[in-house]
Amino acid sequence: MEHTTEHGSLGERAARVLDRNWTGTSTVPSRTLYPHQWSWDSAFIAIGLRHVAPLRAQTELETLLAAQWGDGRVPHIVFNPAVPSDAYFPGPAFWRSATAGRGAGAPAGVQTSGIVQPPVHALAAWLVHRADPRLSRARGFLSRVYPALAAWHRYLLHRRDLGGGGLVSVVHPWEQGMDNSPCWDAPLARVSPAPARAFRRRDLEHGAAGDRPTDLDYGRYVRLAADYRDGGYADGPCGRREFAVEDPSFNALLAASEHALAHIARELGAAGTARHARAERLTAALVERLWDPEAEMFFCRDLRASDSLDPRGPDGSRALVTEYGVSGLIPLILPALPREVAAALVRTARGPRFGLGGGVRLAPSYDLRGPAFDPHRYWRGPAWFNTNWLLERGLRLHGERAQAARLRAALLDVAAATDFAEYVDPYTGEGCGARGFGWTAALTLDLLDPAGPQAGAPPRDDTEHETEETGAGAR
Ligand code: 2M8
Repeated sequence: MEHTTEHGSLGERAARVLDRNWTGTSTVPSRTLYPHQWSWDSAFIAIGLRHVAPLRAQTELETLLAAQWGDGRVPHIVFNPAVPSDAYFPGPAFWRSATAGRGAGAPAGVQTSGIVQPPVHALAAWLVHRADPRLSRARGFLSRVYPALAAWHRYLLHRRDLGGGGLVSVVHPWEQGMDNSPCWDAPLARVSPAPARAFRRRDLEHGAAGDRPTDLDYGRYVRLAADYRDGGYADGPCGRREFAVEDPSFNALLAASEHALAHIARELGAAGTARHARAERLTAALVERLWDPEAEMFFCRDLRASDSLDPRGPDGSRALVTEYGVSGLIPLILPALPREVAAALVRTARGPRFGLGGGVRLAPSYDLRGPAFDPHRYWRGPAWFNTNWLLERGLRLHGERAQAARLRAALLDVAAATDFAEYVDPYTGEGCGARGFGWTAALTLDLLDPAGPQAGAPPRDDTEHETEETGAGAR
């Protein structure tokens, strides 16, 4: 499809979205629905910004990391004090980071949430560095962000391994980023919702109620977040938590970011070997704990369901939530994934549940055949650009070039046709949610990058490219 219109080329249009969403120190996902800085949005946004404004890409990550807590966590939202405090719920008055989070080392000078989001940041920092190494070295970008990124990973690996099996747990669906996924239905069902009168949703003022989470689910999100806050955001043992889930995508992104941290360490003159080894251990733990060879899929592990107090019993295998969310395909980004696992995942991605072999424009967020599938409701079926961008990388990494090229072309077409929608109907590509959405525009720029391997032509030197970007050489 021809992407140039009277509004300019697709790249120019995408860059304009990022200009409009830029606040001076970071980029909002959406001026209406999400008027603050979100953690994993910023990582994806930096990955796109590096092609048009490398300094802004560096600043984006530095601003986020400046709000890091003393215990190492990187908060999922950094609130902009210039935005009215009730513009988004739950806002700063709900999280009360500076007081409730004091024990965990929340910064005094900036208000944040107290939960986290997927650790895409080290991967983003490495890609941002590589886009303009001269600027990066002149500003000491990597030496500034490296200690913060290392502390962030340390927090996750040491404080959030609630299951004791070497994987990180999320304690709230918002932490994993695919908020309303049917994968959370069972683990959320045991959470008693906060009463509807206790809070006022702001998301329904900008998004269609039929697309957004239900009031009941929202009440549960609020309850979980309020309980965490009231416990001082302390990360105690799993037994005290109502919600603790090991998620494939979150852990795969951590492993990919560990590979990136290894490259950063090497660039700074240190050895990266231990970090590559840790990334490989994470990959092995993912396969051991979350891979189901019969289903050919990674599933979430609900730690509370393996609790003997749970009516579903103590059998650990039953703790796997056998819902096919797109999260279970994301480990495809990992270079050290066993070959047979990668091949099986590609089959699942191309099969009837995700339709990449034919039938959909983009991979849905949830099983096309699943009982809870809804092409428009938040993370219960629609296609998102960040997950599809990750799949495109994963397919390319594992040699599925033609499939990756088709997905790339579809992503560009759909982004162009929907004015960079937040998410789309996977079958028709119809745009939903916010328009002018940050990561949609940013990842469009990344896919368009004429110097990158996505441009259609074979990569300059694939082995070296993959080794540098993702650590594929470690296999
Ligand atoms: C959505 O999440 C927020 C809560 O963090 C919300 O629903 O209000 C998700 O799509 C999440 O992945 C994303 O980071 C955030 C901002 O784009 O919006």
